[in-house]
Order: sequence, then structure tokens, then C-alpha cells
Amino acid sequence: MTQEHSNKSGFETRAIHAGYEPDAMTGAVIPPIYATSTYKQDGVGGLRGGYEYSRSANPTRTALEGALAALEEGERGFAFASGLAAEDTVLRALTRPGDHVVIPDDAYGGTFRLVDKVGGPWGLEHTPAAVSDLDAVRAAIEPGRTRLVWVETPTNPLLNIGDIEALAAIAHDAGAKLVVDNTFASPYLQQPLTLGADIVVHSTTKYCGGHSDVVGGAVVVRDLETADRVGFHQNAMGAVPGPFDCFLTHRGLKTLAVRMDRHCDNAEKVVDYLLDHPQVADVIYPGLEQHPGHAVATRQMKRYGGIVSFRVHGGEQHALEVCERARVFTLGESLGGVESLIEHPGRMTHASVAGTDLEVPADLIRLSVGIETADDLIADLDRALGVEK
Ligand code: P1T
Repeated sequence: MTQEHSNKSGFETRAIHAGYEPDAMTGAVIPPIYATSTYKQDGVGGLRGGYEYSRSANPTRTALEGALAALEEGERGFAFASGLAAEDTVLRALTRPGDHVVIPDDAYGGTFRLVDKVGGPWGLEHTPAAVSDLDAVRAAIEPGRTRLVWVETPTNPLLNIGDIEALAAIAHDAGAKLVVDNTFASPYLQQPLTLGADIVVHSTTKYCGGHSDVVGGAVVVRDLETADRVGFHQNAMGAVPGPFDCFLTHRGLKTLAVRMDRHCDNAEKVVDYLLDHPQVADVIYPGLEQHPGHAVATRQMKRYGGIVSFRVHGGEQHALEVCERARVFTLGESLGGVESLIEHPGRMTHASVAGTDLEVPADLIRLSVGIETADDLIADLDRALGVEK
């Protein structure tokens, strides 16, 4: 399917066809796993299809990158060995020592660690701001120094919502670019580039891959100049995924739409259940009318996603017990796979923000609601919460 045709097609069609035409020689319907590091040249510099060396480009990766660009409606997509490799490449492609970035005050712990502990010593400064508070983001910008306004929406794990259109305007007024980490929504629920963002990053480990069997990352950009810079750094820094990883991620993307709808269906049922539970102090889900970001989420997202966070009575100890008692929900880091996961952000995914402004509540539990039978998920939570309703 050509790029031109793919952009006119529906999301599900693009997810299945964009980035790859059945192989010219064999007709293979699925991109082969090109397990090759290098390519025969027809005379010095005589590259077939532009392929020279697999850090620079590999056909299995090219297919995935085409699909990612088509799904995010971007100019170009780039695949990486992990979400953090994608983020690192964006940071180093678009900032220099002495520059400044604004990050969410409840960012994924690994993103904070990258910006603070790796970017800091390298000379990058940052200011955390609430993505839901436009004035706070505006105030955090240092005119002339801020190169990137970096947001997650929904944020991990507190599910705060940033207004992408408004944030893009604020970033652009200050001469900065807006980067949206679209991992939680996935391109099926939200397409930040169409709302004015300049760059989308993903941990494709999550919903894009969708089966908890591959770690990967992606960057999709809307303009050619940024594409050239990210593309140069992708090759120069070299944090690329291997062809088997690309194959798995691409296979996952094909079913993204159907999986996301089921994730959302099940999350809504889990939310309904938790709202009524006497041991639950607070349920955080952007689909709830009382969620402060509900109106913005309704405007910019197709549905509200598969992640549900909640706080329990009984403090950290009870939260840890609930996590450990669950059986259908597997206790583990990560999210976005077909199987349900439960975790304690304070001790697990967000341990790296302990003691900082980004610290998360100790009684918080995060669920990645999978696509199992909803009744089984609810029965499991009932058992894990431990007290008869
Ligand atoms: O793990 P990796 O593929 O490198 O992606 C990092 C990352 C980036 N952005 C967001 C919003 C993320 O949630 C992650 C990874 N998050 C987890 C592993 C987690 O359990 O939250």
C-alpha cells in the first residue's frame, strides 16, 4: 500500500497495510524478518533500495516505521530499541547542553530519570509542571532556552490529561516544540500530531506491541527538518531495534484497534466495580465525569484507555497486599499487553521519583486492564481487595 493511499484509508486499514507491499519477488504478505547486518552493493555505492547497513536501515524496520508514521499521521516514523532509547534520541537530536525542557510533574519514572540523571550531568536543565495546568506549563518555560515542552497525556500513573492543542500553542509561542508521549493512549485513541504536536514518542513495548513479548520505542514527527535530525541521530546513536523485534511490534500494530476497544470496554467495567468498593478511596480514570481532565480527554481521545489507577484505604501496606493477592492480574511492571497487570507505582515503576516533586502516593495501585473476560477480572479484584462488599 502506498503512503498516499494509506493516508486516505481508515485507521484499521492503515494498521494492517501501511508500510509494506507484498514482496515483489515472493508475494509474501507479511514483511520478512531480514536477519542481515549488511547488503550486497552492485559496485561501490550501488545500493539496492537504499539499504547499506542495518543500523542505518533494514527492510523489516522500514515496514514498521511506515506503519507507525501512517497511524500517527506523521511525516516519518522511527523505531528504536526501547521507549527510553526513542526519548534519548529526541532529547539529543533537539537539545544542546545549556538548553531547558519542561517535563510533566508526574512523568513516567524512567523518563524523569533520563532527563534528570542522564540529561542533567550532560547540561540539560528541566522544570516539572502539571500537564493539566496550562498556566503552570507557561510559567515553567524559559524563553529562549526551552527547546521542548514534553508531556504525557494521559500521564503515567496518575492519568492527568493535557490539552494538546493548547499546549502546542504555548510551546510554539515560546519557540519550543511540543513532544507528546502517546504510550498510554496509543495512536488508535489519540493522534497528537493532528492536534498540533511536533513529535510523538512511544514505548511500543506497551499497546503498540500489545503482547508483552517485545521492548521497543518509536518517534513520529510531522516535519521533514525534524525528521532529518531524528533520522541522523537514530543512525549516529544506534539504538535501533533488531528485525525480529520490528516484526513483533508490527504484528502487534495490526490488531491495535480491536485490542484497544476491548481494553477500554474492560477498563470501564473495572472502574464501575471499583467506584462502589468500600476499600477504594479514589478511582482515577479520565472517562469519569468527575475526572478534572474529562472534558479535554473527551475532545481529544476516541475513548479513555485501558489504564485505571486507584487509591485504597489502609495506606501503603494495604496497597501492597492488594497487589500481591491478585491472581488474574499479574503483579508486574509494564502495561498495554493483552494480559492484565497490577503494580504499586511507588515501589515499582516510579521508585526512581521517590523523594522528588514527582513522588506518587503510597496507597496508589495501577491496573493495566487486559482483554480477558471482564467478570474474571472483577472477581480477581474482589478477592484481592480482601473485604466483602
Ligand atoms: O520501557 P521502555 O520501552 O523503554 O519505555 C519507557 C516508557 C516511556 N513512556 C512511558 C509513558 C512509559 O510508560 C514507559 C515505560 N513504562 C513502564 C515500564 C511502566 O510500567 O510504566
